Amino acid sequence: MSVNAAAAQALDDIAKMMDLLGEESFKAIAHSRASRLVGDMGEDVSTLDKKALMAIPGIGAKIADKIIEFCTTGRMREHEELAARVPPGLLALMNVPNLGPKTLRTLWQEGGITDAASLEKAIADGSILTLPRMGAKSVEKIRQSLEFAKTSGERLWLGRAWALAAEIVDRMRAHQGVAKAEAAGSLRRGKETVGDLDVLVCLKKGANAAEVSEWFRASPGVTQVLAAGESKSSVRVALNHDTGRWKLEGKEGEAKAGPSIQVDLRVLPVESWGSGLMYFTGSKEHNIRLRERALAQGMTLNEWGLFPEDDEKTPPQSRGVKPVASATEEEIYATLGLAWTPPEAREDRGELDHKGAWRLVEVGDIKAELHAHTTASDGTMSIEQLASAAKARGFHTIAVTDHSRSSAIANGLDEKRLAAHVKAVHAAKVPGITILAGSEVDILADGRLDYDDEVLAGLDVVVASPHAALSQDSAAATSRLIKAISNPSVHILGHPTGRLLNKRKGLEPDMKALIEAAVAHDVALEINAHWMRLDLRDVHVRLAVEAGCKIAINCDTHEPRDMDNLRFGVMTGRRGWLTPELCINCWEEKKLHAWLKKKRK
Ligand code: DGT
Ligand code: CA
Ligand code: CA
Ligand code: ZN
Repeated sequence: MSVNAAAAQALDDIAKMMDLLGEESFKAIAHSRASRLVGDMGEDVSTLDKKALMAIPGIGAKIADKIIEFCTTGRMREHEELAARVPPGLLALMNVPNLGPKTLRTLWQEGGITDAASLEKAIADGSILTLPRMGAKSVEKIRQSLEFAKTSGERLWLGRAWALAAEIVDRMRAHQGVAKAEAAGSLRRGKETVGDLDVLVCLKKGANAAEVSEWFRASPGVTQVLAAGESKSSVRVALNHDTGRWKLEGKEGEAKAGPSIQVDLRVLPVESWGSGLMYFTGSKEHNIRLRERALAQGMTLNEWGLFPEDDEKTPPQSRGVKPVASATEEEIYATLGLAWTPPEAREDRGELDHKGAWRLVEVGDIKAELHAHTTASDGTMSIEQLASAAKARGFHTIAVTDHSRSSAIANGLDEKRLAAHVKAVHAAKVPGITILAGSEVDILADGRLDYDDEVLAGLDVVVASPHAALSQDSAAATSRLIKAISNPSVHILGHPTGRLLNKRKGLEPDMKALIEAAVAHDVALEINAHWMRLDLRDVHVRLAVEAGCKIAINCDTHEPRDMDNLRFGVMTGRRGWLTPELCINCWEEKKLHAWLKKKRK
């Protein structure tokens, strides 16, 4: 399905080149919207005709033509025309953090800078300082960003970023001048990887912004201060290389998590808490939509608040204009005629058209873990320890699903060991929780399962997952996974693509076909909550939810701390607009067990 990715890339390039050329911003915005829509599509975009493309909100006739041109010829004429005008090295510089199109345009048109090498040279010989708006401070920032881009191309896993964000937020809340502090940005939206952390702090009345900013810059682990303003700061914080259970798997490229991540701080007065949080949470695209909506209603929205629109050039907050709303997100959304939108849904994927209040799945709704390993295969806990840990989370059910025989490195069970293990699981008792005996059975490369049908039919829960042959082509992957779904004993398709974020792409099945099969066979698709997996991914969850497909959120528990990953699985579900009704882990005990047993008649 890489035609989707290629078409999305071409559209995104067009948007960026338009920005670099200083063309009207609505054109660039439209192309970057279309790029995201195509990149997130569940089906092969080349199977859609012009009518089907134009039926997608956000894709108009002109862009539909460009997509069709790309699918039929492998080219986009407009892309080539723009590429003839914009140096390729300049386009590449758009990926460097803190380098926006305006700055790059100046560097290019006034200073003849066309790529990273000429930019470095202009910095080294000082000639950059003769260009407009290029002071020593801003040049030093550019130099550091370039340096960073060279050593680290990768975004950080949500799970790794989460722990650091929690530490920093705790530290900020401990300062006596701080009324409220929260991590915003892509982290708050639960995006699977984050580019940098964004922390918002609001001050108590009379507190000193400079002092609070200084406290932030003195956080433990800070290796570099990139910006040190009174109310805006940026630092770089060192990270360790803990990549969980995948530490030793280097085959498909070592994970480059570090050595550091940028953290941005913004300090605002407490009256602007709601508007500041909204601005800083983003996404940028969601913010653009909100501002469009505000303008249509005669208001303007920024991080200081929602203000009545007037013709003045100076921003309203500096003129003492009183905002219509600013203190809470709820009142700002309400003033715009909208329900409070969960951060995970703020991606400009139609959320402003959502009718009524949102009720997405929450961590507190989860009452069962249906994919967990013990010492019988590659887990660290006994059956009782696992069940007690699940009980402590308030779960009513835990399923023991150790690996099947083909997963030799994970000490998978052959049929004889499995039979003994099932007995042990059924004999184990922890008061207040039901322990189910199951298996995480391998889906072999051709779609057959790793145990005979009679063996599978004797298990309480069957999670079927792909572990090997993860680079097979899309068509083979689709029929392989559909074959597994069609097995009457299978309840859950575990980590459907087998991807590892920043490490391997995994399978790329036709998601629409997969979801259709799952609905037809009443199989739940798993969101594996480990932050290295988050598989299904958000946009595919959304497709599944729209099709009424059941979803499981499982921690794939191997050791006690894995259960803390639940929040990442839940956030991924929320990014796909998952409700508790469709998530089998949220069901009450009777309903869940009845559904599991239905496949055993
Ligand atoms: P990331 O860091 O790449 O994972 O993604 P974000 O969404 O955290 O992006 P970031 O850190 O550049 O900015 C944080 C938020 O600040 C962003 O989600 C929305 C807001 N923001 C930043 N730049 C702009 C902008 O140019 N326009 C608008 N409307 N909002 C912006
Ligand atoms: Ca960010
Ligand atoms: Ca940022
Ligand atoms: Zn697995």
